[in-house]
Amino acid sequence: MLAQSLQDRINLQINREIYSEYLYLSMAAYCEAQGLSGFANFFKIQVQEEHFHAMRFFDFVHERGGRVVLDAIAQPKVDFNSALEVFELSYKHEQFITKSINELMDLAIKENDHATRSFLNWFVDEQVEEESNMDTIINHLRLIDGKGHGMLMLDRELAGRVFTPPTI
Ligand code: OFO
Repeated sequence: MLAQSLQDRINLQINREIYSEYLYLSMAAYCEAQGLSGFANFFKIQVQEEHFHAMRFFDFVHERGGRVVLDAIAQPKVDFNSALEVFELSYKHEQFITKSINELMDLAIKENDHATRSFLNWFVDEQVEEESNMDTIINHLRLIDGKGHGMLMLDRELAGRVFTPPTI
């Protein structure tokens, strides 16, 4: 059985993961509107990843005999100045999510809940990849510096991203 404090905190995390899903969908919409369908594909795949994260928490709460309580999802930002800004904000957002997962881990340690700690280890590792993905693309975008040819090449590369459900 989950402690009430952990259940409440995981419910908050579910909200944050679904917000991430919504934010990246908004970024995908912006990229589509800019004619960058490969960039949009990158974010549509990210949407699926975030949904997967949210559902892992959702299922975990039930497996532990808890109750999922859903809250409202805030409206994400809809307008951006450039693809670079989109990725800089994504990177910032992933740093926020990493901090959120770490706080959740701190609470699981405080509650001496070994099952939750073990479950959260996957997310701790996953956040390293989440931050690194965004950071790599930011570096590429800075090198390209908005030049048409480079943008088209990166757009083509990002068009190839596919969603592979992680094996846990
Ligand atoms: Fe769920 O990791 Fe991104 O936000």
